[in-house]
Amino acid sequence: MGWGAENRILTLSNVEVYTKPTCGFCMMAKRLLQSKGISFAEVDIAAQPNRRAEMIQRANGRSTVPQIFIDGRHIGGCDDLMALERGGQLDAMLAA
Ligand SMILES: N[C@@H](CCC(=O)N[C@@H](CS)C(=O)NCC(=O)O)C(=O)O
Repeated sequence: MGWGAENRILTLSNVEVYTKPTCGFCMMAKRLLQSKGISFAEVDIAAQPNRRAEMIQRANGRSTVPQIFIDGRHIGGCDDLMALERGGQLDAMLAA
């Protein structure tokens, strides 16, 4: 399968990332997704403080940023995303 086709499949997943502008972990997580050609919906909780409670509820009480969701499933923060990538599981989750 060529890169273009793979990229098209990968971008079918719905990826959401809650962030803050000054957050280095957010930058790293977004960079990894961007490097894979994944488009994602970013919710800046500094710009939209009313979305913070929503994030914490969806993330089972976790209040740090980033909080990442793939197809509605809570992945966790930057460390969790990187661990999935290191373990070779991330691409499959993004393609599902
Ligand atoms: N281990 C976490 C660390 C995340 C973290 O410490 N984020 C900082 C911002 S860079 C944070 O949310 N601090 C608390 C806050 O800003 O309310 C991860 O990998 O996502």
